[in-house]
Amino acid sequence: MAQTALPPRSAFPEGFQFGTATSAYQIEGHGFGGAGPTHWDSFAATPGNVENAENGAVACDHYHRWAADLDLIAGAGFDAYRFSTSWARILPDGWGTPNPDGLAFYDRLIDGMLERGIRPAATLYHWELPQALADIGGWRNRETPRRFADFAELIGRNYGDRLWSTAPINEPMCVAWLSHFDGMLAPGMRDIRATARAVHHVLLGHGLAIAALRGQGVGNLGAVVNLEWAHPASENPEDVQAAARYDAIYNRMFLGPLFEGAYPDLVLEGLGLHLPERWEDEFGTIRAPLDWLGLNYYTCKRLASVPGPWPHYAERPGPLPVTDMEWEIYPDGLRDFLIRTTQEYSGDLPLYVTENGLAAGQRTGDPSGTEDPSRIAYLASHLEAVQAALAAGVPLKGYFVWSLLDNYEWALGYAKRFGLVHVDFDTLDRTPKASYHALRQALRQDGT
Ligand code: IFM
Repeated sequence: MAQTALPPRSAFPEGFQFGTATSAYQIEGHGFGGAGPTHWDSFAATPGNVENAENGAVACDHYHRWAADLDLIAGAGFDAYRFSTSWARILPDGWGTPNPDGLAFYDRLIDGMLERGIRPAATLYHWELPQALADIGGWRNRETPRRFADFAELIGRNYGDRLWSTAPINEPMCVAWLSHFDGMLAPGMRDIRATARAVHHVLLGHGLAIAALRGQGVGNLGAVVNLEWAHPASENPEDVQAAARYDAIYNRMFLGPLFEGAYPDLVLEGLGLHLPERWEDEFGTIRAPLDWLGLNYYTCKRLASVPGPWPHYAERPGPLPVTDMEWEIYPDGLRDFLIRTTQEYSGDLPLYVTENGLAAGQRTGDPSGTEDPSRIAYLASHLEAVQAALAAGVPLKGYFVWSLLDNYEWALGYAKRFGLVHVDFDTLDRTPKASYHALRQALRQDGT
């Protein structure tokens, strides 16, 4: 594949933020530093849930190698680093007495970013629920959003004055739907009632956490949703309706409550019966004003109508080239989501692309794993989509690459490589890939 150049920083508006993103359980090494057990540990320990039954106990050992990892971020010329705080590392039981080593780890990490001129962009929850909360029903139990707000308050008190931006929950869709309806992520449930409760409680947890953070004087607060463009598998009206239903569930189920104080009708037709009591009264909390909105974008889906229970759709393969995740590469979806979200939900609110990237490397035959022309081409095409959205007037303020390092891709274990930096999972050595060097060349203005 021919090497594609990435657009230089000067091709974006003044002050546009470039960053890279990771999450705690995917890189830190959850077995280190006195972190408490999480539902991802139990999910991974259950046969059949995760490829090779791999877990995050060691991951990339970022817990010990954080300083070298921050050097890599600074070396590439990134402005910001989107990381997440592990709830169970800080509160091993989910509530109660904090783990001093956990608190100290994020002190070191945040100070390390500031020392290197990197803006700390925190996410409070990126999926590893403390086991003690999973034991009382996790996000199905409305106690969990209350405990989450307490955790948010603790984060605000300890780190709030040093954080550049903060978002409570990464990808509510994955936390609620893929985990309770599709069973793909911990806790691996397939239950419509559990799903409805998790959806609503995740939203409530978001709103309560925003209030708790504001109460601690923390500013620049946002929400991060993940979106997939939904194409009908054919022009058949039933497939068109299947795509609309997928769009409502996947893309609008959280944006609707956050910006309009309502679930889409196509969501209520399935989940309405199962929502917790008095759900309509809680949009005041859920709609807490935000300072920015983050969109995570990777791919599109093709939906066909199928018989059987709601939501009556199934995914079909599409014609576009796919990544190692079998996800079609569809940069137009990023442009169109940025425009649509601005027009239909967020108006003038600053937007960020908080995740974008691809899994590549399983198929190249490059033994070092560092030649990744498909990643450079993917980033180039999606940065072009970003530029098109900017030209259309979208108030887009930044773009974060997923991910800094090859890491734990949840139920797919360590086989899917999303990193700009290759990780050898035997030695844990890091080697920047060609995409890292291409980004460095595009971002650094000092000619080095
Ligand atoms: O690795 C995940 C991340 O945890 C959440 N967003 C999507 C990424 C790639 O699947």
